[in-house]
This record gives sequence, C-alpha cells and structure tokens, in this order.
Amino acid sequence: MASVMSALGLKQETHLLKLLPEPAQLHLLYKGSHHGFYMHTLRSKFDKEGRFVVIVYFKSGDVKGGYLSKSSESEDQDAFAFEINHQEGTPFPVLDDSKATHFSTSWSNGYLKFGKCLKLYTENREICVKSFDMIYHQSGTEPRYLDVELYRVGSAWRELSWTEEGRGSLRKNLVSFKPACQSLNRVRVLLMGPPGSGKSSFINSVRSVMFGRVLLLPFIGTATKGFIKKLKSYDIRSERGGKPTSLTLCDVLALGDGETTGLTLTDALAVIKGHAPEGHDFQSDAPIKADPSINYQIHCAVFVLNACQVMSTSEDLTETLRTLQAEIADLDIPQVVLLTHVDKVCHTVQEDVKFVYSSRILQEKMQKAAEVVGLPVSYVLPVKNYSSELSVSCNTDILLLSAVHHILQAVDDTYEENHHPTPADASAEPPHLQNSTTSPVTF
Ligand SMILES: Nc1nc2c(ncn2[C@@H]2O[C@H](COP(=O)(O)OP(=O)(O)OP(=O)(O)O)[C@@H](O)[C@H]2O)c(=O)[nH]1
Ligand SMILES: [Mg+2]
Repeated sequence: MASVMSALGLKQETHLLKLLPEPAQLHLLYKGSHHGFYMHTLRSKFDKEGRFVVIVYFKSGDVKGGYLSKSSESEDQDAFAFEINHQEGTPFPVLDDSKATHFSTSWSNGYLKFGKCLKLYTENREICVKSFDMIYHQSGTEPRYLDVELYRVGSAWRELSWTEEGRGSLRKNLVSFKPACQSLNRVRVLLMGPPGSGKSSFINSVRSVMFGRVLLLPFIGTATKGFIKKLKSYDIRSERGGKPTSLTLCDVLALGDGETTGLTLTDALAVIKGHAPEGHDFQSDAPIKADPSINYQIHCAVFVLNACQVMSTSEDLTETLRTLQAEIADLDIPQVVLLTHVDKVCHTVQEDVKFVYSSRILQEKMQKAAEVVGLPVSYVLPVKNYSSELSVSCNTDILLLSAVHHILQAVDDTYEENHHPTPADASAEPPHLQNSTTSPVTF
C-alpha cells in the first residue's frame, strides 16, 4: 500500500480527526484512481469489524465523506456524513436515522449510503456518488468527481486514557512510586537541552499538575545563553505542603551550540555522576571540581527539545547531544527525550493535546527528535508545558504525567537489570535525605 498516496491534505486530516469520537490514525485501504472505481473492490476492502472513513474528493476541491463505526449490514447509529473545507470539518447527522448507514450486500448493484447526505452506488459497473440531490459520476474525459478513498480508523499510535480517571491513576502512580531497586530511595532526573527548550517549564508544569493549579515561579524566562545558571533540584511533592514523591527534577544551565558556550561536557558528566554541589554556578568559567565525596547521582538523563525548532537543529548541537548520549549510555544511565511545545506545531494538538499521537506532524517531529539525539522514537515523550494558561487542564496533565511515568519506568527497567548494589549505592541518597523525610528543597 506504500505506493498508494492519500489525497487527504494535512489540514483536511486534522479537521477530520476532530470529528471522530476519539483520537485515531487513518490507514488508507482503497483509492479509486489506483484500485479502480468498482463498488465490489471498495466493498472487499472492508474488514469484518472496525471503523472506517470513506472520502470523496470532488473536482471543485470539496471533500465529502462518511464515517462508519462498523462494516456490517446492521444499523450504525454512530455513523455520520461530513464535509471538509479549508477552515473546518462539518459533521452531518445522517438524515434517515433508523438506518444511519446502509451497505447493500450484493455488489452487483451494491451501494453504501449515509442517509440522504451521501450515497456511493454502482452505475455501468462504476461507482457514482450522490450527495443530497446532486449526482456525480466519472463521465468520459471530464470527471465530475476525482477520487474515492477508504480508510480504516485505527487507534492512535500510542494510547492513553484521556479521562479524569486516567489522570487520577497516573497521578496516584507518581505519588506511590517506589523505585524497584531497593538501594534507590529517590530518583534524580536531570533535564538538559538548549536555551528556552522548556526545562524549567517542565518542572513547573509537573509541580502544577500535583498542586492542581498553574504555579507562577520566577525561574522561567528567555535568555539566549540560558536563563538558569545554577544546578538546582526540585522535589516533586504530592500536593502543596505534602510529602515529596520519589521524584526529584534537576535544572541546569542550557546546552550551547558547541563546546564553547553553555553546559560543557565535563560539567554535564560531573552533574550526572553526582559530583557537583547543589547550587553550583555554571557562570563562573571554572569547570566543576568534581568532588567524589558528594553523591547526588543522576538516575535518568532527559534531553529537552523544542518541537518548533527540532527540524532545524544545528550540526553543533546535534553533535553535543550525540556525544552526551554516548557518554551517558556508557555510564548505564537511562535516557529519554522530552519534546516540548507540541501545541505550537499542530493546530489540532493546540486545541486538544489528546491528538498528539494521531498527528502526522507530531510523528515527524518525534522521529527527528529521536534522530537528533540518537535514540529510538519510542524514547521520545511529547509534552505541552503550562505556559500561558492559569489553570491546569485534564489532558495536558495526562500528557505530562505520562511523560513522568515513562521516565520512572526507564529508571526501573535500567536499575533492575544493570544495577548491582554496592556499598557506594548506600550513599546514592544525598546525605541530607538519609533517615529523613524532609528535604532541603523548599518547593
Ligand atoms: N507554548 C509552549 N510554550 C512553552 C512550552 N514549554 C516552555 N514554553 C515557553 O518557552 C519559554 C522558555 O521556557 P523555559 O522553561 O524557561 O526554558 P528553559 O529550557 O528552562 O530555558 P533556559 O533556562 O534558558 O535554559 C517560556 O516562555 C515558556 O513559557 C510548551 O510546551 N508550550
Ligand atoms: Mg530554565
């Protein structure tokens, strides 16, 4: 099927996706201009079960179609017809509501019909289209309609439960999370990325999720060389004034475009190995004097990239990211990529982040992010940080919590397999946290 190209434009697809009952991906099964305009060919492409979309492209540029939630002959109350133009997609409830869609069994004079809105039927063995009272057919050299396509409506490529319950259980998972590796009491996660990629915003956003309202903290800002200059750790508490969860997120100076600006490789590795003091000021040009007596080891390295900029990542930054990736892999420390600003690259996602795993644009950005860092796409976690809104919203929370969940999962997967507790691990806990439930971090 790879050689058969869908005629559905990206904008049309996003309008269509919004009409569907839940986030989904479309898989092209049939295209008239490729497979032939025969009703029986179209009919043969319907699987026994499933959800489908039929689309008719008219010569005028109009796009009309219908959605079926089952391929059987029985009534389909969820079916609807639709029309898509440049601005929007409009659904039409099927007019003959007792038979929302009807599919004839006999292909010789078979038809597929969505009430009175749209009917595909056979005339002279070829498909004709009737929309309300207008009839369109492929006549001679002057086609009245251009193409017919059939898509299977598949699940989004990653599935998440976009419900209040889904949010609740992800939140609960974080609150009750205990690392599988018993010598780890806390999981320290380091966020690294270019200036403005959203490292500090992610910390602020995760804390906002837990507190149930968007926090307005002073550490978010824009500066070409990086706004944050110090190594700073933030415990994630279950609620305002509540107990810290097992997760600590660490913020550092942004990565530069090469070795001459921003966080250096030596400093990054000193931080990851846990030999850098909390509060270390990277502005002072001196490299960190790694102090092996300090042990604030990082358990997961997160590369934070901005989805708006990922396609134009400079060669220098790519090299920095790949070098770091290789060095960190050598230390047996798990790594993931956090792809921020997903709301800025796709309109559908901007309206609702639940479309993040249906969006072809996002899929492309995630592939590029994986390639830039040198990790598989399954390690890329898209998020939308809270940046302009004042209150939290369920689906944004879900995407953020799901990213946190995958980070903790990566830690568990790695440390369960690779980690052989050594005496040094006993002090993997920062000294001030041992035997104490209170943390020096005041947030
Ligand atoms: N729309 C949108 N804006 C974001 C997102 N994440 C961050 N921002 C905005 O991007 C800007 C930079 O975010 P920061 O969190 O300060 O970026 P940073 O990576 O910490 O930057 P440095 O500290 O300079 O290294 C801020 O204006 C944020 O509000 C996002 O997912 N979506
Ligand atoms: Mg910052």
